[in-house]
Amino acid sequence: MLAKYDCKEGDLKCKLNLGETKKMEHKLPELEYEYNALEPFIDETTMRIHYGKHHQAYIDKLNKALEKYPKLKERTVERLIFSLNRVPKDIRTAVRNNSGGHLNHSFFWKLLKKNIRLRGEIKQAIEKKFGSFENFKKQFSSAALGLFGSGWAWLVLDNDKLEIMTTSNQDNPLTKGKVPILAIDLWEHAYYLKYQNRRAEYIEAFFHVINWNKINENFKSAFNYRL
Ligand code: MN3
Repeated sequence: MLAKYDCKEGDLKCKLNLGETKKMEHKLPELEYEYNALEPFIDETTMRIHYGKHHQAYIDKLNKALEKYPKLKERTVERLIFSLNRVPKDIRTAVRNNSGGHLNHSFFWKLLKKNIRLRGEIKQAIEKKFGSFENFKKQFSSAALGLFGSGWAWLVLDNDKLEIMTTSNQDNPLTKGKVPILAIDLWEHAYYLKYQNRRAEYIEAFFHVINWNKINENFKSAFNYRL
């Protein structure tokens, strides 16, 4: 969630905000499961490298870019990418890519868990919007398969309506005013070790590790998300 205000140093409200918007280095969030928890669909080696190396690299590069502008360290990654035009030009591309990389991966890890059944409000909403779960899966998979190059496919809430979309590189739907609910990482680093060029197989496998409980939570809280 976005901070509701811009923090000033020493501001009591900010101190109460658990340090999220205080001047600090961005850090790798804890992975809430074992590296092998998603086997055989997403393999342990991919998880180790993807989380420990790729995600960490986005964070390192983001921190490095912000070194020159310590004031920007007060901002959450959401705020950085949402107000990119207020980031100095010389670091704007680095901030766009690496804030996005950090935000997208932090979001992605929490979406993954095996053996979680689709149910609740999100089930009803998907069936209402797409006719059936199978139809949603077909459309989502086809969008993911069709994305050229590196990027992400998303299920988002756009003005209270569900929508499937893709973004290139590390762009996030928030920059278009849409709230992410579900996402699949389509960079080759997310699947190449196990699936090589077989993106379709990776997408099929991804459907076995969607934590629908988390997606349902994301769906419900998306209605209250204010940019
Ligand atoms: Mn990735």
